[in-house]
Amino acid sequence: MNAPISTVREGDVLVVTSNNPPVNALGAAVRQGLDAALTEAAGDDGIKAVVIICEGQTFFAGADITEFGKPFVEPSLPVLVDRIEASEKPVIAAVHGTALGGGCEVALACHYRMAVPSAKFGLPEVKLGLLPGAGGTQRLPRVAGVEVALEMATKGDPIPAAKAKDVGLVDRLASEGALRDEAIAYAREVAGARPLPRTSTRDVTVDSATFDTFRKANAKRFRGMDAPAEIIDVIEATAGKPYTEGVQRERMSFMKLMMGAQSAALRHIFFAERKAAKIDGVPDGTEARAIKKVGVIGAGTMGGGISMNFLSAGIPVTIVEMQQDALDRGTGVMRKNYEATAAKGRMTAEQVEKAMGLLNPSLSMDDLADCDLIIEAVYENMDVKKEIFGKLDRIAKPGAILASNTSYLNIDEIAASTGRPQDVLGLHFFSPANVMKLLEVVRGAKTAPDVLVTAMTVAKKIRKVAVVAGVCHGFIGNRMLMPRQVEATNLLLEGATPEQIDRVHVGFGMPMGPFQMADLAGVDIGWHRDPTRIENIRDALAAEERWGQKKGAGFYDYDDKRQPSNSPRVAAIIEDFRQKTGTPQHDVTDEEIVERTLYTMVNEGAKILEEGMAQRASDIDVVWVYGYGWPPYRGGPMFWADGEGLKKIVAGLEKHGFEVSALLREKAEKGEKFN
Ligand code: 3H9
Repeated sequence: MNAPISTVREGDVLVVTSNNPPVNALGAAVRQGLDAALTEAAGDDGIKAVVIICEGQTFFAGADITEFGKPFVEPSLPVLVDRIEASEKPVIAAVHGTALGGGCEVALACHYRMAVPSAKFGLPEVKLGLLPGAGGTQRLPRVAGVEVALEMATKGDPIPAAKAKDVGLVDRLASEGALRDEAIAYAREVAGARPLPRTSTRDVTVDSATFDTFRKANAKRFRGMDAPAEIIDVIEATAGKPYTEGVQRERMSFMKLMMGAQSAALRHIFFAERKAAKIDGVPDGTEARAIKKVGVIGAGTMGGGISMNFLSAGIPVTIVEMQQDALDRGTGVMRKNYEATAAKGRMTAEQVEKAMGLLNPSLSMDDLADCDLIIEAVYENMDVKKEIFGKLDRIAKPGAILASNTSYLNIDEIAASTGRPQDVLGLHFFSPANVMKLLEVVRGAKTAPDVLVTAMTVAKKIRKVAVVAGVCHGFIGNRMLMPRQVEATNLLLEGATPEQIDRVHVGFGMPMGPFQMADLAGVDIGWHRDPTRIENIRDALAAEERWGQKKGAGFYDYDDKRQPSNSPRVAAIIEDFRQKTGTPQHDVTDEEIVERTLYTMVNEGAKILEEGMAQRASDIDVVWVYGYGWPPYRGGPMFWADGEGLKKIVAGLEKHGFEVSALLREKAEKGEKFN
């Protein structure tokens, strides 16, 4: 293998180039190469300045995450960045792509930083449950101030080059496409500058109130997470102290987080997300079909949200409804959503117009004839869907991909209503479809490999995390939700309250509990609409129009500001059902709630794996983290189960009389894990 770092003399400037695809991660060979280049520059009197630049899609995107937890190879990144800064000759970082994590820390250690306008800078370590461990907590506050450092290091979102220049992180912008030449010219310009600007020697101005204000403002966002709290503590404790003292503290905290369970879970999710894009049984080199135009059937909440994904990615959409007023309402909502995003400053008015300009509203399915991908997003009714797919079969051009956004229904049955089942699959978006990251790609028995590859490619284009699921009721996510809902309701009958169950789930790290979720989504969803037919607690609530937040009453009562309180009426309804069903009651403990609502999900996940409905356990974790708010720092249900111990999960399930998945039992007996 070629060495990833090469050097070349351009007159009196040494250009150090990294070529370590795909993202120029700072693995051992890269660090060693950079170290050798510094030695070369120091030892050659003819060299007056050094440029560090990367080939390929990006500047260093961070430390090499695959090295974490493995035996350590010299030089470490913290040592290397200090060596860069200590160079007696000016070092210029020439940045394109994404300078992330360790990559941003390398740039911070250089004496001068130049970037093209499309470049981005960020400290995403927090998303891996870590903190910037190569001087980032020390150099960024010195360069950009404590506020910017807190924001970037605790939230992990990158900032564009222009903003980086405003805050002092970039010294000069380069022209797109001319970075290397302009960086060399810059290096010549500063070759004689002394003293060299060394970030670590700069002072940090601190206002002690900043930290508590920041903690309070972000308390909800950081709930349950170790890394953001540690980052704030480190910056607070070291601001105003000498750099050498600061990095010692940084190192200690980095190691502490690295050994912790949360970082292990978050690193698992990082790789799980990327693994999910790989499809079993698809021949290598299978090419995606070109998707230049998309059709969406149904302009309701789902159809509108789905369309927005494509419009935002610059792909034209024809959206079809049956009636003009429904079509107008749907497109109106889309425009309103875009305008709300613009009002928050996350889009320009121009971008809103550009996206809406790509939308072609229509009342005729015939207008879908030129679409490469058509997604049906009408209500859940098999007969209706079959009729639509039958029509599509006559209208769509050959090779067009026909997708259903169904959340439960059998894709093979839908596909059978066409003469081209190889072109049919499920694309299950999650509401709100323009926001939620997850996309379940449902693989029918006859779905062609290139159709699957196209779905994964398109998903990446519209910035979704896609997971392949097999055809079964509810696919991966909703199928696992079912035992949870059933048990949550059974627990109500046996003596628990909605607030106790919700409290346990929120305490676990979910954004909300099952009953809070029911009230938000609508208690009447999926209800048979017959108020005289009351077979369960949900029917009873729905019959009284306790449909959730939208009605001011559901499993909870709501005031004008939608603040919930416990409902005596709901307590009475539950009591009534207890008596009617003669359900014996007992003291339900929080532990029992975990066993019956979360262990049962793991059990269902194991059955899904057993039946081959998910390709791998980590795919199930991705579904739950990106589609249902499972706390990422717990790594998804299957990863969490591994940590709990599968023997304990089996014992918990057996204690409550559940039928244990054969795969789960086998793994528990052999002492194996899912991941
Ligand atoms: C850090 O820096 C700690 C320091 O502060 C202190 C150290 C002491 N390492 O995402 P993609 C792989 S922590 C190893 O699909 P994109 C990835 O697995 C690090 N591998 O591409 C995938 O492999 P495969 C802080 C990495 O174009 C392939 O590259 N940095 C790393 O959509 C393509 O990835 C981060 O957290 C890595 N650091 O997006 C940045 N990064 O093809 C993490 C990627 O086998 N990375 N790979 O599946 C990213 O956010 C995105 O990859 C990036 C490109 C935006 C760069």
